[in-house]
Amino acid sequence: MSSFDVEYWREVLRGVSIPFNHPRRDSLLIREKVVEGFLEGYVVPQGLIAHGRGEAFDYLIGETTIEPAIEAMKAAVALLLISKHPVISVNGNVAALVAEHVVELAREVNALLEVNLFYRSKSRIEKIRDIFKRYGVEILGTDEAYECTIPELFSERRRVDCRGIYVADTVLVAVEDGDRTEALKKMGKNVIAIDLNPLSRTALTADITIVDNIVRAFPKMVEIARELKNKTRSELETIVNKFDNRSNIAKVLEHICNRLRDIASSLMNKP
Ligand code: PTJ
Repeated sequence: MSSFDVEYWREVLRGVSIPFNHPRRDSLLIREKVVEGFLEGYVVPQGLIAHGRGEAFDYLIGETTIEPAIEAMKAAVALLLISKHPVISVNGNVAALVAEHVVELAREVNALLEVNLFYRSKSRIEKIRDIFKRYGVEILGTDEAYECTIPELFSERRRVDCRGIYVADTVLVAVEDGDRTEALKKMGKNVIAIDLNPLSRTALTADITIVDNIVRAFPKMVEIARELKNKTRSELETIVNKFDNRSNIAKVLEHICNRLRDIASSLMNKP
């Protein structure tokens, strides 16, 4: 079997440009970034599939940031700001789509960044490290000398940085499989998840679930962090304590149901 021909695919893609008036231009341009990450070798093929699943949920939500997501973002940013040792975990898809905004958010809330991969390889870790270096940040999770293990987790995600996720009080994960959130919860950590699927195990297990596309969520959280930074600790604690994740997810599901019901009735009423 011949090996995957990156140059062949680059050539194919170079020949196709997305028209400016294409109704789904924005979505297609986001896809290009994930595909580029794949051709560069740091997004895994499974990351392309995961992105497609995210797109499907985004379609149902209406490809917009809805009110429950804003509420969850405020609680998440408040929690990051009051945490002693917050860490933002990054993987291939996150690096491909929002590296710059992740760096901005980390700066605003004083969080560390750590690479943590399901399909872990040295070369992927180095490529992701280099992406963040371009934004002036040294990420954790790249040096085996500082490797600690998350108990009860059997995937490669169990390997974390002793200075980062291992000792973190709050961990933000995005575009993530379900096991790690459960394991991090068992370790007593606060988990914030960004996941377009409100029904995923990650979404249902996290303390704060932001059901939104990471391409909208991270820039919005940077804005929110700039506003909330001026609040007192007790004001931030009140925001966190008032937040109820299960009812927030229920509001997301209601939004999807109402939206689909409205679309169905408008289709039925059309001649
Ligand atoms: O880079 P690695 O090796 O760590 O691998 C990462 C993947 C994404 C392959 C791995 O974590 C995985 O398999 O994830 P899952 O189980 O497919 O879950 C990904 C979740 O993220 C799904 O619930 C998707 O709906 C959601 N998702 C996908 N794209 C986005 C998203 N959520 C927010 N924004 C997106 N752009």
